[in-house]
Amino acid sequence: MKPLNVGLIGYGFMGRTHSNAFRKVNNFFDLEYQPVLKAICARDGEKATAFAKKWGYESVETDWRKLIARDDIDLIDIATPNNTHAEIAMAAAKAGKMILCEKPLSMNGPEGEKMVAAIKKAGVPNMVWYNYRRVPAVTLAKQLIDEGKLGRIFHYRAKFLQDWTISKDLPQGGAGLWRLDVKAAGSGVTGDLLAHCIDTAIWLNGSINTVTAMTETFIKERKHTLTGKVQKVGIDDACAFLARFNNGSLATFESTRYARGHKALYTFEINGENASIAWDLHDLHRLQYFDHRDEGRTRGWRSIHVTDPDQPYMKNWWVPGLQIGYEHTFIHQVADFLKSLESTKSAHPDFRDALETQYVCDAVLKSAKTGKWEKVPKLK
Ligand code: SOE
Repeated sequence: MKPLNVGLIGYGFMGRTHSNAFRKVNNFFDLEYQPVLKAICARDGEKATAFAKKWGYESVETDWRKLIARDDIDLIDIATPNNTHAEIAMAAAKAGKMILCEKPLSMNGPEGEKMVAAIKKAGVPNMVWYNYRRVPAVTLAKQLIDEGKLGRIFHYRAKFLQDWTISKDLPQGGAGLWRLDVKAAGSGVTGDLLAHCIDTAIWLNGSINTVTAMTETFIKERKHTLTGKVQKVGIDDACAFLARFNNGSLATFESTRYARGHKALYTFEINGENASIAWDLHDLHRLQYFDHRDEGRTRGWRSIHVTDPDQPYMKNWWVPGLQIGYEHTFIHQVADFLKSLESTKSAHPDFRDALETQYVCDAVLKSAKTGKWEKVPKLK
C-alpha cells in the first residue's frame, strides 16, 4: 500500500469524524493508498498534543503555514471555521497538496471562485466533506433516480431541523460556538445545514436556477465569547426557501436551530411521475420507496432496509441486516477519494461542485434581503 501523509488542521467535532475515517478506511475497503496520520495542527498546542495522542497523529504543528510547508505532507485536511477555509486551501493548492475541505466551501461565492481557480491552476485532487451523499440509503436514492425509476420529477422537499441555539444565554464566537458568529461562519443555518440539503438536492435532481427565501434571527444579540461584549447576531437562525430546478421540478427547503425537540432531523422526499422516495437521517439506513407501477392490490410505501451487499457500500461492512451509522459516511467519502487517486476520475463533491452549492446559498441569503426571486449564477 502507498502511504498518503495527512496533515489535519482543526481538532473539533469535524476533526474527529475525519480522523476516525482516515484510521478505519483500510480496514474495510481494498485500496492502493493508506492515510498516515502525520500531523495535527491547531493554535492551542496543548489541546493539539492531546488530540494527537488520542488519535495517533505522529506530530503537532501550531501554525498551518508550517504544516503546508512540510515536504512529508501529501494532503491537507481543513476542519477549521469557515472564514479560514479559503486562505488555507489556496496556500495548500499553491504548495501542490491534495485538499479535503470541510463544508461549506467558503464564506460566499466570490471567495469560492478564487478557491476553485487555485485548485484548477494547481491541478490537485480535492473534495469537500458533504458527507450525507454517502449514507448508503441516499446513494441508493441516487441510483434509482439515475436509472429513471422515478420518471419525470415534480417535487423535491427537504428540511434540516435542530434546536441547540434556542437559549438566549448561549454566547456567540469561540471554540464550538463559532457557528453563531457571522464573521467566522459567513451565515447561520443556510451555510451550515441547508448547504447539506442543497448539495444532496443538486446531486440527486440537478441544478437549481431560481430561489425565493425568508430568514429570521430570533435572538438579536448575544455575548461574544472572545470580546466579552454583547454584540449583534449576524447569522440566520432559520431559513425557508422555494426553488425551481432546471428540470422543471419545484422545491421547498427549510432549516432552523429553533425546532424544539429536533437535534438533527434531515429529511427529504422526492415525487416523480412513476415513483416517490423519502429519507430521514434519524432512520438513516432506510429508504422509503413508493412505485406506482406495482401491482395495485399490494401497492404501497416500501421501507427498504439498506444493509444488503448489493446495496451501496454495504458489502464492505457487516452481514446483511446489520446497520451502520453517521461516522461511516465519512469513511465512505475517504474511500471514494482514495479510489479516485487510483484512476483519472476525480472524487465528488469537489470544490467546483461545492461552489454551486455556495451560489445557491448566496442567492437564498440575497433573496431573503430583497424579498424577490433571485437567479442562481451558473458555474463557469
Ligand atoms: C451543526 O450542529 C452541525 O454539526 C453541522 O455543522 C454539520 O455539518 C451537520 O452535519 C450536523 O450539524
